[in-house]
Amino acid sequence: MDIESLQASSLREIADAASGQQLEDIRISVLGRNGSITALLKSIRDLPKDERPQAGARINGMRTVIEAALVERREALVREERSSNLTEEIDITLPGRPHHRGGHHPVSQTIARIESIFVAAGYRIAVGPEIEDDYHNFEALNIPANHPARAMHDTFYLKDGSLLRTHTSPVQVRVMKSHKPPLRIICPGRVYRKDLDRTHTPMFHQVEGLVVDQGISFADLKGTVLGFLNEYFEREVEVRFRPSYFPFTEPSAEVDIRGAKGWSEIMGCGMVHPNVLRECGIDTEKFTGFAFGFGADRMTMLKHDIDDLRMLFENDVRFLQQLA
Ligand code: 2NM
Repeated sequence: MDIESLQASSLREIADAASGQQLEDIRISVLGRNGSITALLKSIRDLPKDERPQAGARINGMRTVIEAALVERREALVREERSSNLTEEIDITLPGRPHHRGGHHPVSQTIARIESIFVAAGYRIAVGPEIEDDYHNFEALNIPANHPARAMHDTFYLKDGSLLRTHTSPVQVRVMKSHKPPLRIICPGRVYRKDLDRTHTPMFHQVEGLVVDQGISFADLKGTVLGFLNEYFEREVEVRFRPSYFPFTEPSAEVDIRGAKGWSEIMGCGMVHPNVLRECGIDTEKFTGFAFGFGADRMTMLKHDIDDLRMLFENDVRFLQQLA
């Protein structure tokens, strides 16, 4: 067969090839070791000497043309296959599917607001482990073994004797032990008590505050608590301090706030017991301190007039959306 007709028929076959396999078969039969181009090159030997270079050049030129045609047809086949897979018709003028915007949980918002109020007043935020030991959760806080206050706490114990902290006070113990006064800190975090009823969940969120400095008095405590509550509730709140008892403070008080439905208990507080300060290495001749603590979940309920604690734990998106 002459070069021109071989090239023409090869190009036609390539154009008609319907699959990658057919193209490969064509490539082998034309360009392969036993292919027609190889045969043509071998036949150059039979030509007169002066015609050989020209014949070689034409055959090589044909090889180049066929190789290019193979590449082009292969790419075209890939494109055809891709577009034939796009059977779905997309109407790009349709409106998009709506996205729901996420938000922070109401209790997280409460904690963030409380933190910013205290940070603005010069406090630092401190955090610590939720799995604690008896020493930091009780012993160092003037709650020795068999102290009746331990029963109040309904502690979850782990097999190895460690426990889930019942309050964030152990964080304050750790800070007093590792830092010298003056100290101004708040400690937000999860705490755990074996408690479950209409107003209690086994895990809740606490925020505790601690100030230790020279000349700190109960008047500083009252002013701090009142100032904080005014900021948090965004109004001039009416409060009352009732005498109370905590092992780690003396004197101790509970704070009530007056709302639409009368007085509600909102936090506990007191002057840090000298036993606690001493245990944490603070000189009680030089320093005094106050501390306070409250539930962030309860704070959230009071702020938004939520009367069922379960609303904060069921994660019903319709409810959460209202406060997002
Ligand atoms: C409360 C009420 C009263 C308190 C005491 C301390 C510490 F570590 F300084 F001793 N931290 N938090 C405290 C005092 C917490 O929560 C109802």
